[in-house]
Amino acid sequence: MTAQHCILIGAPVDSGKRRAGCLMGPDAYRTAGITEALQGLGHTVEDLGNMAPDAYSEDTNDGLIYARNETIGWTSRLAKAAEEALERGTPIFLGGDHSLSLGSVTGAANHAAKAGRPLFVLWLDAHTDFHTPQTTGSGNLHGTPVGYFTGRNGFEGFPEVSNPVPQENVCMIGLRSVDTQERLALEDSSIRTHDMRHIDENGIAGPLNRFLEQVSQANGMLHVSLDVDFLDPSVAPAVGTTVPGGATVREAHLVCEILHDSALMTSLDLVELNPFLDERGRTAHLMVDLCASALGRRVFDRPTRSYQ
Ligand code: NNH
Ligand code: MN
Ligand code: MN
Ligand code: MN
Repeated sequence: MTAQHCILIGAPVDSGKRRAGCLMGPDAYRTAGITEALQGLGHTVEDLGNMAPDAYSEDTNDGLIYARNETIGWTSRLAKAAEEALERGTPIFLGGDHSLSLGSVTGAANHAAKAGRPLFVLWLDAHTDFHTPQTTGSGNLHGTPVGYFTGRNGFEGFPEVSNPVPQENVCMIGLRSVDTQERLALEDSSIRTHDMRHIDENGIAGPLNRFLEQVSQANGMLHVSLDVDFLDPSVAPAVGTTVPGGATVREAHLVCEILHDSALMTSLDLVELNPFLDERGRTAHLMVDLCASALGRRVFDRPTRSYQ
């Protein structure tokens, strides 16, 4: 296994929805031993600590959209962080809610454009997060990152998306909660969507391997965005938006193990962990274990860990 330089970027973003708690995510991952897990695999780890958003004007929250300006501040800050970290290693964003991916993915796209390579995105989530500020019903911007980084209209006031990720380069796995406005826009797009029924009937490896083949053929960079609610809430309760019928522990590990074997992943988001809702740290530990699988931990070297 090739040793990597892992750059942990604490992104305590809590502006993407109204329920608070994701700001505790980065420290929960540290407490659950993310640095030690990655070092134990032979990687070097640099923890940049927790970022703060760029200066923003205070939000009034009198309209539908919640904490728009704060999210804009995070977007520009995290895009820079992604771009800088990709020069030196493998950035791992410790979220923070999923609105952090407005920044992490657009920053990765800017880096890929400079490197003359296409960027691909693997979206592991119960939700498609394909809204724009014009189509969202909830006003929660954690439901918009895919809309933003693929260059949809309706993000007035947000940093310009200089290098939108082509729809053909986006693959979503784990879907089971899609709003009507998102579904209509997705049906009109070339984004690859795999819902849980598809996984139930065909398994999770097939669609993933087909996507990775495409990334490899194109000599692409690959950003992976892992939302806690990709997992079934019975194994990952620490998330504000639980949706029953999610990925099992083994399905999620298999995705991460295949990702590692592909050697294609160049950046990673761990998002939506709300430690306030966790049970004895089990969700934080599971997310750290999945991150370790994506960076080379194998079934036969797993530390003994009880999730009970
Ligand atoms: N689609 C819903 C919304 O826009 C839910 C989004 N929530 C998420 N996304 N947790 O991953 O509000
Ligand atoms: Mn999400
Ligand atoms: Mn989700
Ligand atoms: Mn790897």
